[in-house]
Amino acid sequence: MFRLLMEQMLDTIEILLQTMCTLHLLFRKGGNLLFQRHADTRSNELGTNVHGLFAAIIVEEAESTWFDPVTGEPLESGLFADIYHPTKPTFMEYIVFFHDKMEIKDKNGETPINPNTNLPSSAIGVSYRSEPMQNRKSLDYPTDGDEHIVSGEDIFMSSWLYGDSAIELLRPYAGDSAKIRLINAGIKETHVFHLYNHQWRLEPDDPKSTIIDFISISPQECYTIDIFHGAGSYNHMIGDAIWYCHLYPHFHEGMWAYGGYMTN
Ligand SMILES: [Cu+2]
Repeated sequence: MFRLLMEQMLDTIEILLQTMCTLHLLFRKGGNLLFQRHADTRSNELGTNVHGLFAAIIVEEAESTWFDPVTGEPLESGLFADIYHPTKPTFMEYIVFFHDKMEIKDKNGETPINPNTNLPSSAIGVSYRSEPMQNRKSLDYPTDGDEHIVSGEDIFMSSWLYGDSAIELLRPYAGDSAKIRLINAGIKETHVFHLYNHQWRLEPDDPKSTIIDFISISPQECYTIDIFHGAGSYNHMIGDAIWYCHLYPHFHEGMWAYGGYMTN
């Protein structure tokens, strides 16, 4: 039984397509529903998908309510929410959209060439943002002949040196229940989501389901990642745990961020 009439639903989708935001609605059974503009399904720059215009309806359990994790105020839409239910555990929710690869140009209007592959460089987005590694590698930092000083991933992924990833960060406290709604909004490429130091079941509601710590997600697929033992996992790790697309060219082209875990 839906809490929304179909006319209201269509109005809501129209508004979402205009604003490209996300929204939490209330249905009898939970789920993640992706929708997008499919005017031109070509997967290159001539198509419509790579330029965006997609969103999702995240369907929560009946009687759920949701609030802004920072202000505590009631919330209508957004990537982050605290989800409350009268009889079930509260959890933090984080929505992640994966994009397809986008062409990029340098300041001269030319397509830059990746020096490692000799192929055209590109960028891949996560929720309309991207953090390509070339933005974090200093071009004039003295290497003293040791390239690793500026190219090692332990350096150029450092928030201390280069700031946080442009992709919005999950910021729970250690032990907080957390679910990631993972959505591949692209139409061309499969991605591999991997979150360090955490595990979850492939089927969140099946206690016999396989335990995993990464998942391949094809175009148009959606998954719920219900993290075991909450943020920080069983050992209540504090600090930063990286997550990214495990296809390394994608990782390099911007698909990564941190889940930041703090003490209570
Ligand atoms: Cu990928």
